[in-house]
Amino acid sequence: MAVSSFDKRMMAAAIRYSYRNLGRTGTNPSVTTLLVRDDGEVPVIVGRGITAIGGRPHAETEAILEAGDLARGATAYVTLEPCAHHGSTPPCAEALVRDGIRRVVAATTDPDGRVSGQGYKILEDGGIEVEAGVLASDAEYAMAGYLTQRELGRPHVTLKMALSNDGKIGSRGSGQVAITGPESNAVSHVLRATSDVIIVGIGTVLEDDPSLTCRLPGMEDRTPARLVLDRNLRLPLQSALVRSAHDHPVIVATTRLPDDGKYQQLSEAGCLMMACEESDTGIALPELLDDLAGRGYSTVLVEGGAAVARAFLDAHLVDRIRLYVGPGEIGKDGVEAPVDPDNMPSGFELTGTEIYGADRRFEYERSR
Ligand code: AOF
Ligand code: ZN
Repeated sequence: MAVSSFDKRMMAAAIRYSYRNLGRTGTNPSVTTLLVRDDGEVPVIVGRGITAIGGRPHAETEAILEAGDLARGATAYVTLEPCAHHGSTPPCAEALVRDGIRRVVAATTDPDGRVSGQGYKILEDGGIEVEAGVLASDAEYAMAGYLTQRELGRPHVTLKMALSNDGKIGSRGSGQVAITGPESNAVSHVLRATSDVIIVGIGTVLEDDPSLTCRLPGMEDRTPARLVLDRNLRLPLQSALVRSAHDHPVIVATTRLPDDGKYQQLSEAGCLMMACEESDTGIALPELLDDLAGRGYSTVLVEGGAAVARAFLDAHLVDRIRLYVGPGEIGKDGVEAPVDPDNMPSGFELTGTEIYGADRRFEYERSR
């Protein structure tokens, strides 16, 4: 049976649903399974599963649990190839066979060496019809953290910046300046909620005293870890970040050693201290990302300021760029943005534009 427009609609719904646990499944991707029965009248979703918070159980078994006996004969829409390995849970591909799923429509193949292709093989050997690659690029977009981690061995990095209409990211010495409106700000908070860790430079912290929390009503608990690049430990103990270190993790990336008095004070205030290597321009970023990968972080959001953005770009460590351009101008006292829509570094392609209130958003992806 060929892939129908209904199959694509169901897959699009599955991918949308997978965003619900993005940033909450550790090193596991947030995957969705929808089980759909068509007994001749109208198709009905009889089971929905999403990778559980923390990464287990997997999506397939959650969906089967919800569907119960109705799983038999259903079509499973899965955003990732069902697993084939005995890990913390038995193979999902075997569960789909055992519970009588008739057909599996999948988006992306799992690059995990224990699965890749083996999941599909178990399904086919078990008599299930398999359609792979349906809306694959949409699922890959959602799962970019997991895929980058598997393919490049480092977290996926998104650079987010708000620019005035004259290409400035702030005004020197005047703290936080409102550049974008409430709609863009809400969308930026969703980005925070779905990331594992936010990175800012110490300059931004000293200038703006940001809290970097997710402040969407009902989603406050989805604040990611907040990391400050702070070679010389200038982070004030009274900063909003340090004061909230017991509520949401604050990581201080530094080249200073534990015998430093400030190191001890920050640690006692609840910050997680991260020993870093030094490069010519500051903290060595490839090693920092390696370390974050080792701690199970798959998605990094770089929020500022200009020097940090430039350092990530120069090191070719940015995968996705989101620029929000507000309608106002800052003028000659403004801090020049390292990139703007008319001046993008090579190797990035525009993948989408959106309008949020009076602002425009541009999104770019590193060409593969
Ligand atoms: C699925 N469904 O919902 C997810 C999958 O440590 P484990 O045993 O949980 O295995 C982790 C691997 O499982 C991960 O690398 C990826 O290959 C797969 N994730 N597979 O069938 C799911 N999240
Ligand atoms: Zn599985």
